[in-house]
This record gives sequence, structure tokens and C-alpha cells, in this order.
Amino acid sequence: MRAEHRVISRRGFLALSAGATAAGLSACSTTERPAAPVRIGPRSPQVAAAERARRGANVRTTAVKLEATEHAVDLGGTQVITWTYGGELPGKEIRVKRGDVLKAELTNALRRPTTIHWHGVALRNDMDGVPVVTQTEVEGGGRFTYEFAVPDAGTYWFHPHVGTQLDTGLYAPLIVEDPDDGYDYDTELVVVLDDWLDGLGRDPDAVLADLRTNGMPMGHEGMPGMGGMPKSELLGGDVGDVTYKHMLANGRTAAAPRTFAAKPGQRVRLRLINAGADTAFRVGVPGVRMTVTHTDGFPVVPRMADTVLLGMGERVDAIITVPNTTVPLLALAEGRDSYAQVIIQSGRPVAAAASGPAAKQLANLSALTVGDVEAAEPVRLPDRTPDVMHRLVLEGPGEKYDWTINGKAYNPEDGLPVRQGQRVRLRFENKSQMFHPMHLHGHTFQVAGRRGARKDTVLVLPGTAVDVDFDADNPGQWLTHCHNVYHGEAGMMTVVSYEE
Ligand SMILES: [Cu+2]
Repeated sequence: MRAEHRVISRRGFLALSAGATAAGLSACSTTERPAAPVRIGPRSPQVAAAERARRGANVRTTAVKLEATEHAVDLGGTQVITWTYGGELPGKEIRVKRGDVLKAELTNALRRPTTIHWHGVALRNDMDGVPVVTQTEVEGGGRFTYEFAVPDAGTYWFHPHVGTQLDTGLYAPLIVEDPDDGYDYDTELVVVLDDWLDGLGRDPDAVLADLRTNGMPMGHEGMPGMGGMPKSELLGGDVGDVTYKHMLANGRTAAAPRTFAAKPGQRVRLRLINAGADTAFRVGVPGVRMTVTHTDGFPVVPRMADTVLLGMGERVDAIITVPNTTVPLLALAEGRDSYAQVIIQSGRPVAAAASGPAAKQLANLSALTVGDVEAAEPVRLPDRTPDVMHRLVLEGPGEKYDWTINGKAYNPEDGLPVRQGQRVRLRFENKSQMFHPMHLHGHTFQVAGRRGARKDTVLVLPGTAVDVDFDADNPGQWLTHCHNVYHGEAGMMTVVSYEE
């Protein structure tokens, strides 16, 4: 059966790398076989047609230039050399309006290949930034222009999809405004959260190599007292695989945070983005309740919350009313006894170090998770029985830190076949002892169950299964994977493959 799905479309699916081609083409070189399904590749007419349908008559184009470049950045008293977009950490925010075309010209000034993935955006497949599957990598010194219509408003972000580059400084927010969204707020605060190790004696590639060489001795095999990673009740098991020196909010450590000037009574729309590689964050403002309005860019039935939990890749929008004293917005690295912060200054200045006790208290408050929220009525998927269901059994870590889906490590030639027009259900079944934030490219699914939230990244806790439904309305080849960059690189990725 599987061989039938290994066929490479003659209609322009990208040439695979030499090793992959040998395996893939041998399967379709036998002409006697019955006609095998043909993949709808990134350069197919179906992808072009979907893009035409997204573009209005007088569409506005926003043009930006992005340079991926090695640069020194100041984490707040700690200087590191890392990889950045334009020398800034996070990279400069891109802001467009719903329906705009974004034209982003990437110059790769790194000595290594890279790409950009536009996380969460239902964009044309050939601009999705996945090596082999949607484009060839942009070599060091090379350029690539990403150009696509942005159909949905919301809080998005972008990052590379090559190796462990996500765990460097290559990330930035992409905010898509909807002028008519009707939300009541005065100002916005975009907060990008990150776990940081690069430039402090370890780089992400070395961390992955170490995990691969030595396996995963810590925590996962249930060896309490062996110096393993801590566990979190909220995450249902291990909190991560990697220890980090710093947690960052908008590029700064908790000891030297950024300050956001606000006035008492102002309503602030928080746009929270977890750009971490291995860390879930629990976010809140002590003494101030939040009204959660969006998950992964899409509106939800508003919910009050003390804190919200964000897995890697997830975003939450929430509105707060600024109190008349200066307060920190705290992002606790879930289960790790460390945090990042942004100071919301509406009164007298307060020392950054003063947040410590508040962080401890915040950890004891309730946390809102995606299971608790419902999609807002206008974005609910119509009731429909799925036409196709794919199970994705998530397992790991193997002896050499292998993380697998259905027993296999990532191979871009394998795929979960779907057809345009189908209602598709993915069932993520986590049989490991660590949570996996499972991300689907190019679509915003609905967490199944009663009116579940629309999302593109969903936390799947150990020993649980999560069903997500989406309408197959964006043809192409789309990665679905764990947004723990180490799990993804160690195999926990596969392709949702539109076929003719
Ligand atoms: Cu994972």
C-alpha cells in the first residue's frame, strides 16, 4: 500500500534529494503497476488556482526585505552571537492587513542554507518554506522571494524550517490585522517568548547531536532521582529535553526585561507567541485577569483566565485592563522554575528582581488550556462527518533519540493522502511521556469535540489522543509535525499529501 503513496508527481513536485529519489523513483518506474495516486505538488495548477481565488481585485502588496544574518545581540547584559533576521531579536515585526499580498525578499547572509516558514498562514503551498517538500533550501549568499496572499487575520510568526535553526534567534512576529474585527482595546503588546541557549557555549546542532549520541537518559524512562528533567502536572509528564540558561520575552532575560509604557485603565491586546524550541510557557499578569479572545489567530468565545498555557508554536490573544501600579507580564517556563517577563509600567518603576515572589504565586493559579475554549461562532466548521481519518501515533524517544509517527521517522516521500474537498480528521495519539505541540501547515483545524477552538498547533499530552478536523481546501503538500524542534528533527514529522 505504502508504495502507492511514494509516487512523485510528474506535474512538478520538486526533485527530491539524490538519496530520497533513489527510493522513491524505483517505486514508480515499473509501468505495469496500476495507476498510482499523483501528488498535487507545490507548482501544480491547483495551487495556482487556490492562490488566484484568495486574491481580490485591487489587492495591496506589502513588500519587506529580510536578511538572515549572524549578529551580536544583547539579551540584557549578556552578549551573544547568534543568527537573526536583520540583527534584531526578535526580528522586526511584519504587519499586514487581511487580504494583502506579502512580498518578502529573503537574503541569506548565513553560511548555511535556510528557508522561511510562515507559521499558521493558509498560504500557497510553494511559499511554505519546507525543504524538499515545497522548495529547495536557500543557500548561503542566496536569495528567495516569498510572495503570497494572506487570507486570515490573526497573530502569526515566521521562522526557518531547516534543522534546528528555530532554536537560534531566527524568529519574528507576523501580525495580520482585521480592521473590522470589532475588538475593544486601546493598544497592543506583542510578546515573543523563547528558551535560549545559542551563543552561551552550546548551539542547537550540538544539543541535538548530543541527544542523538547519548540517547535521552533523563526523565523519559521514568527514573526519578536520576537527575532527569522535572515533570509538570499541567503538561502531564516531562517538561522538556533540553536545559536552557535563559528564558526570553522579546529578546530579554527576566533580569533585564523590556518595559511597556501604559496608562491605568488602558485596554491592552496582548499577542502572545511561543517561539521556544522545547519549552511551554504559562503566561499571566499577577492580580490582573485576562480575557482570552483568540487562539492561533482565530477568535474564540471570550474566556476569563488567570494564566494561559502556550506550547511551542501556539499563540494566544488576550485583553487586559492596565492597573494603576506597575506590574510584570510573566511567562513561566512550565515546570522549570524560571521565567521571562515584560514590565507593564503604569505607575512608579519597579525593579525587575521584584517579580520573583509573584512568579511563584502565579504558578499556583489555574491555567487555561485549549481544551477549555470554544471557537467563536463565525469561525466554527460546519458539522460534517469526516471523509477520511488518519491516525498519527506519536512515540519516542528511541534508543538514539528517535521520535516517530506511526513507528517511522520523517521521510518526505511518505504521506497521509487527502483529496481536495474532503473533511479530514487527524487523530494524534501520544504514547510517549512528553507533550507534543502538533502543528499542521497551511490550515487551521478545529479541535474536535464540542465547538473546539480553531488552531494550527495543538498540545497533545502524554497518554492522550486529540482529534482535529479540517476542510481540505488548500491543495499541496503540507508538513504536520511536533513543534518541539528536537522532536521534529529527530523524526516526528510527516506530510499531509493532497492527491489528484
Ligand atoms: Cu514532540
